[in-house]
Amino acid sequence: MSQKTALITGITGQDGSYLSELLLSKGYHVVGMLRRSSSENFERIEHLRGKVQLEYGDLLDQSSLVSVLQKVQPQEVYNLAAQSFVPTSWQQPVLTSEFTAVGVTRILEAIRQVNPGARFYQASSSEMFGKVLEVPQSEQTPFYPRSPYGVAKCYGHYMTVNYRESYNLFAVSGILFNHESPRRGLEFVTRKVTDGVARIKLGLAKELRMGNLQAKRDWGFAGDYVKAMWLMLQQDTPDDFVIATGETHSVEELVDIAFARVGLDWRKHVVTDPAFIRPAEVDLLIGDCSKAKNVLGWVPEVSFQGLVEMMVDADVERLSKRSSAL
Ligand code: NAP
Ligand code: G4F
Repeated sequence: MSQKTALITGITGQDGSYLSELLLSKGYHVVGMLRRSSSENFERIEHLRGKVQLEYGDLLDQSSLVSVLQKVQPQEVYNLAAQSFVPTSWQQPVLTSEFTAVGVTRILEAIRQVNPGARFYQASSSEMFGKVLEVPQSEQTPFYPRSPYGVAKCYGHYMTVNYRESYNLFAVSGILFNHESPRRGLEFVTRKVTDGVARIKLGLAKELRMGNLQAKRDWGFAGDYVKAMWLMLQQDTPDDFVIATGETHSVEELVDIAFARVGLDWRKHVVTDPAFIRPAEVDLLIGDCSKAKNVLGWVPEVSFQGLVEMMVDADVERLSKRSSAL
């Protein structure tokens, strides 16, 4: 069989880097779309240089999407690009909507015009469940988004379903719950905690300023979750799936495990700071991924404790190397 080509928007992000590795291991020709920046932002894909093709394009620019699709002619398109940090979506609601909501229509429209045979994956989010109407949340649970980001993701989700039903595109929406890794952005709570713990352990900081410690999330490992994205595009018929671990933990539990990993008591270092409290909170997320287990044969492999410890260890190692190089 001839080599398949996959186009990944958001290749410089956490999921883009893990998905690239997965697709390369399966023999794909991987093309990553990235936006122009005055300085390179290739940290997460540095090790993949020379193995992936990079093309400039921006979710804000329709013609750039059409050009990339015409040039690359992918069989699979993974739309991972987005403004993905929830607090920023209150500060920049219009820009978040342009990227995270309308950007989905731009790419779907480009696919419809240029290569309607391509299979399309949309990175939807458990943030769409927001103020949850059901516990646990499944594909049948109604949405109640609590942030401009969550609202934008609902738009992208429904646009994906609409293009599937209107134009018969193979377009699927993966409703992924929080997934983390040592490559997670430093502003997200898991990485903020593991980086903070490493700094305190190494004497580079004394305290960690946090927001709501009672919020609960269903956290998994990003390396597991990109496998589900790929599986969704290998099915006979396009469909939407919840991807989650089925466990929920509070931010306080996260903090406790992370500090304990380096032999510290979090109560001596964590300070609650109202600056990190959100205008509207998502209090509890826990996913029911039975459909993914039954249809895709997907199961998460990394436990919550294993994930937090992996991230703490990686941050301690990274910061130790940096300190010893000074
Ligand atoms: P991430 O690390 O924040 O990566 C986002 C990517 O989008 C980056 O490569 C970024 O490029 C790119 N991007 C942003 N605006 C763009 C634009 N206008 N044009 C082109 N590229 C643009 O996010 P992630 O954690 O990998 O998540 C991947 C996707 O899954 C996102 O859509 C996110 O909303 C969604 N999601 C994530 C989770 C999770 O827990 N991680 C859960 C559910 C859904 P730069 O490097 O140039 O900034
Ligand atoms: O790590 P977070 O910023 O992730 P959040 O808001 O759940 O969103 C992430 O997961 C979504 C999937 O559900 C993705 F769609 C989205 O792109 C992103 O990847 O915050 C998690 C929880 C929140 O309840 C927040 O209030 O942690 C709480 N929290 C407490 N203190 C904090 C902090 N969050 C951050 N970022 N920083 C804090 O100091």
